[in-house]
Amino acid sequence: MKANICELLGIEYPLIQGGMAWVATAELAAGVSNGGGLGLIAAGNAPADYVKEQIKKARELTDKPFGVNVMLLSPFAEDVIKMLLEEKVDVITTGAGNPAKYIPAFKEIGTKVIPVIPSVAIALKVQKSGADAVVAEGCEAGGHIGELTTMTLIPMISDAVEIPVIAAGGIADSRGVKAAFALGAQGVQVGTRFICSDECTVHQNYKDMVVAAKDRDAVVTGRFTGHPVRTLKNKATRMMDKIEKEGDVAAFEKLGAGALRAAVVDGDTQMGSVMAGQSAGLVKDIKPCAQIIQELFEGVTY
Ligand code: TUI
Repeated sequence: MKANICELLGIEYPLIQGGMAWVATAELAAGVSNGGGLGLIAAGNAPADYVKEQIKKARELTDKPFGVNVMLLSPFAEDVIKMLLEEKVDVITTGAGNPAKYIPAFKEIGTKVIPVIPSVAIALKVQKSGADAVVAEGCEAGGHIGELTTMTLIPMISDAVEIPVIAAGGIADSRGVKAAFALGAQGVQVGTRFICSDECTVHQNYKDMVVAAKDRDAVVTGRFTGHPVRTLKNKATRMMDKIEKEGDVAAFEKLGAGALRAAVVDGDTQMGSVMAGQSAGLVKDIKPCAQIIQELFEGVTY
């Protein structure tokens, strides 16, 4: 028997929010935590001071546990980790790398560490390093993705590790939650669905584009750079496809610089990077986090 996610994290529903850079602010984290899941603040590429302010704000908005997602490719990742050790947050999740070297220090202060991982090999590595659970993220997810689908990744990782497995990628309604449990997961991570919540502070244009998205609108660019990213199709992704054919990495990176901020803050949904998962095609409305969570778990036994 694997450990129970709700007991491990002190939450009501076995759900954690995706750590979406720029999107996952204190307001969204508090909204999800107040709704009974585990909300997360995304550190993304932000400096430690910004993340510290967000933690302070989230502590004012909720008295429930919440966490911070650390993007390990960030130039500020080391600073952010140092700050998190001082702030003693309840939980950290990590993305885009292996957090093994930081795990002992977090264990010492009781912070739970849950790496987001895309393969069995990395799941085994982080388990050995003392991770409390893993988020196994299929390539249906938004943002930076691995190769395997949620349908295949979850049962393979469930068989391979002793720690609890949280399924991510493509889950946006109660059918997805039920499927995740059927595949062997102990919990779910949901990102895209929460973009379209009342508490999410992204520009209205971003929310509207997710609501309008159809089945094939969440596309992958940048496979040739080794860092494929899933976003909603727009003018920028069409330009990126052209640049990819020409193999011009420098031009590709120039187009991507600052593009997530442009979409989230300025509402530039044509030249910005509108990161979202394939489940955008399932998202039809904008509502409070608590209601989204209740609907995700309607008729689910876990
Ligand atoms: O990290 C994510 N999603 C992200 S990060 C991000 S910001 C970014 N943008 C462009 C390029 C790179 C980052 C936007 N979305 N999801 C979790 C995730 N982690 N997916 C894949 C991985 C991963 C990859 C390699 C985890 C561990 C890993 O380990 C390699 C190693 O060091 O063994």
